[in-house]
Amino acid sequence: MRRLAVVLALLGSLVVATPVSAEPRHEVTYDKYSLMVDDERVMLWSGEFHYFRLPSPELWRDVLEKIRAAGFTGVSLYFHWGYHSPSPGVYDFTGVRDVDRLLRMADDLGLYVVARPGPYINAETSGGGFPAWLKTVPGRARSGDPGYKAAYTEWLSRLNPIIARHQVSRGGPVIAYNVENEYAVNVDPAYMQDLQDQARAAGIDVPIVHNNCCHGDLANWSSGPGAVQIPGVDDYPQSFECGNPDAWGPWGEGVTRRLRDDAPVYAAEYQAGAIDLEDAGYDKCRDLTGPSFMKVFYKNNAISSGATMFGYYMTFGGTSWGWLPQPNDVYTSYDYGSAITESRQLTAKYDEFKRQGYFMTAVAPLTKTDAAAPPVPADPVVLARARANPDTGTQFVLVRQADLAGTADVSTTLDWATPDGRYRVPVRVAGRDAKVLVAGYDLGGQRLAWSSSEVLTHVEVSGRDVAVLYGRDGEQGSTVLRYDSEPTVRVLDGRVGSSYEHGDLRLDYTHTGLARVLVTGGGRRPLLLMLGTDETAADFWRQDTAAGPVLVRGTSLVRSAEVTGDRLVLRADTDRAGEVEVFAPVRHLTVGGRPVVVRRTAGGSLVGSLPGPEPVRLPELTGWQYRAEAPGQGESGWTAADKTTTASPIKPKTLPVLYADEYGHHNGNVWYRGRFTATGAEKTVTVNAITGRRGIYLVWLNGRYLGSAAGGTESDAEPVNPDPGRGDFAVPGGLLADGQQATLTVLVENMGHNDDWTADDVRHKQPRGLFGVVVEGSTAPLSWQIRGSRPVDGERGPMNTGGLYGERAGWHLPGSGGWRRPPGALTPGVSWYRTTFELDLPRGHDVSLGLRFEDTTARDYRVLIFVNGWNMGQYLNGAGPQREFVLPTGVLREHNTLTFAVISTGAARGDPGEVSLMTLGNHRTGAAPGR
Ligand code: IPT
Repeated sequence: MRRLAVVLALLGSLVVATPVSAEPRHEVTYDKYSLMVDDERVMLWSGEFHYFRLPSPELWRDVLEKIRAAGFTGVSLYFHWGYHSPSPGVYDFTGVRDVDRLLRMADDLGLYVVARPGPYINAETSGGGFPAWLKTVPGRARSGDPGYKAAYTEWLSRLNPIIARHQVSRGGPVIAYNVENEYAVNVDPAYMQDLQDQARAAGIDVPIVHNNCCHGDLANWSSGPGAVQIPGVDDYPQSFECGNPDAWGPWGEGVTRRLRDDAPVYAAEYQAGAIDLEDAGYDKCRDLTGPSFMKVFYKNNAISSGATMFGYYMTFGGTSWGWLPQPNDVYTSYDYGSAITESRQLTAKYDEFKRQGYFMTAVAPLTKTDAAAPPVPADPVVLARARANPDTGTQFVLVRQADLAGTADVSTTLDWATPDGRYRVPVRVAGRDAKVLVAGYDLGGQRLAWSSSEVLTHVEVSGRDVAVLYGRDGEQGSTVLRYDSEPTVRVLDGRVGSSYEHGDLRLDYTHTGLARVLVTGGGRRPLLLMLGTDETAADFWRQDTAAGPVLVRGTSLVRSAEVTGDRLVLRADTDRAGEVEVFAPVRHLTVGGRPVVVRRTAGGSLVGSLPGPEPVRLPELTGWQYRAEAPGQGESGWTAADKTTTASPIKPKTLPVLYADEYGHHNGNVWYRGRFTATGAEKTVTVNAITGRRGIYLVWLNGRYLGSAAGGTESDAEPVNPDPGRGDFAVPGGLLADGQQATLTVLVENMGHNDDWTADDVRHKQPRGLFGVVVEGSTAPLSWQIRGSRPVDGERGPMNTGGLYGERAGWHLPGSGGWRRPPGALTPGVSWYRTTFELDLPRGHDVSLGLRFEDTTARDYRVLIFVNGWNMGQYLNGAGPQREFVLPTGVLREHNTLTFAVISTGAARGDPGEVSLMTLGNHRTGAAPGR
């Protein structure tokens, strides 16, 4: 297969797909310009989505529909090994882990998929996607070591067949297969090759890609052993310092490099948000990576690099629910400041994606361009770069400020040799703005000579072209269209000047609101040209139907459109009452199953109005009940912790090895109990525990609370910290008596596992749990037992629960008994609280809810939030920025049980602070997502 591929590559265009089944199938090929499906070029404009961060398959469809509606042609999907595998040999692909269903959905919605199965994915998730049991496997992870190879072979042997049957070549959506992830340091080419060989052996025949992390000399897999067909590049020019949202490209210009001459340029991960490294809150991350950044960096990248494959990371970030977070970089929310918020709301960034995505995918000549000589701006403050399609001659000119961070508002002219002649084109470039202008473009049945406005999109409706151009509110714009003879120009709306000379129809206007011009005659079919602003352009939705693409203006989201006879049937949402206008070959309109009264406009569209949503009423959370979890409560489930060796390169301070993973406990809290014979002379108990950032542990001696300490964190510093997470606890006088048995009880939180970005095991195999215990003043041996999670929850999966007694006993599940009135005070240790509530939400609405914690006191407690048994995150009172938690529909039902496991490190008056439900979004939604 590989040899054949190499031979064909020499022929210029590489055939990689062999049809294998009876399904409708297509051939995926590529050349230096783009991917092609059945010889048709593809603009792979994709957004990253993590199914594992949304434990509600019905909502996968919601998010994928939103991604599709913004003009994306694809999604980039990581697959999370640890999410599917609680222990070696055990894999689950059902329910919220049903990736076959996910791929079917993508296919239904007409989205291509870049499948990214790792085995390592990074992604700020526990272990970078590795199952924690891998920490106990000898052999360096991300290398060809046999232990690791056996482990990942197991994962790929389960996942590859699923991906394979959903390839484009078999009639499915998967158009590319991403091996490894930013595999840049400590690399092993044989391993990289084996991943590809395994994929090929499993029937993966689409192009294999990789995402290179960094500019510079690190491995990028463009040549040599282990090379992939399409090497891509990850770019995060804005960094992750959300505390400074005015930053502008601290990590460079972010232009995706060409890594191979025979493959398209691939922006594998392009920054579309940020992790919140500074605890600034994700709204700041959204500002850092907002529309201005998107305009300048995305357009600059597209035109400078000529990339035709893009993966915007993240488009919807979601929730690191349960024990999914990798604790050193993130907390529960993985909102990421994305275009679609964690609560699935569309933001100003979504609008910008729509403006750019509609353009990138509507103007086909963009899929094949070479760098071209740019027109020269009269004012050097403005910089122009150009590309041209070698077949059509269509030109794409980027205009931005020469100083990328420049803030001047500059008006100048371009001396532009377009395919239709030489023109002086007026342009205006505000600070931190950029435009892609088009010249020499066959826009439907029209000839666009050039425009200083940007193209949003265009469709053909009943034999006429309908096009939308836009520019910043208040900016001047000009558009020149070519005609055989003078056409008739009717300005239907707004102020637009027109003149005709030598075949050029020139329109001049100021962008404001939405102007409409109807052009007829002139030897071409009619054109309805709409000239909008950033805002009014974003009101448009484009949807494909069997009768061709249609445009809709208004609503908060158009999910799908169908033309049946002379009726357009929309599935659309509204977040307020307002107008809806459709540009489609129909006379009637149905939205959300209801006919809408419409009138026809002078421009030929239909206009009607739609109701907004009904108000949402939420119940108060009252009637709390309580259960206490005593330290080390319960006699069953303990096992001896007596190992003396570990596969981890990090060896313990004292023996036995007390690492939780060594005993099969990979998530959440772990109880330990150490017994020894006392002398009465014990002075201090010194404990070392490793938890990951923000983790804690609590210590009791003979049932007496000694205190708590912060657990150790990441271990990639050299030398590795020999004394991590240390706490020294004084033994109270008189507590221990000579010859009597003493019991040390310790609760250690595991906040999640480190990633393995460095591929060196030191970071990834850093243990969790107790690292060393010394009782000063005693020489008696300690005999240890451990009790942790039981991965028995088939529905919610292995990462939902840890080893609290209440979790093992099912207190977090609806319907458990034994609850009583709360005592009115928090005691150190674990307390459980529970209440129930009913939701009576308006029918036919998509309401997104969250849970908000009000406590502002410095009381030191943390809360594991269980909603109907699902662990929806951890609230840290007085630490970390997150106090609102998104609760997805699906996890939320009509009747709900809300349960808190509260871990308090000190005595405090009162229950945990006030908690309430909140509405994060309310849309009347056209129709149930269906299927
Ligand atoms: C790159 C990873 O590939 C991705 O998984 C995720 O971690 C992302 O960035 C950050 O959110 S890591 C790169 C920035 C060095």
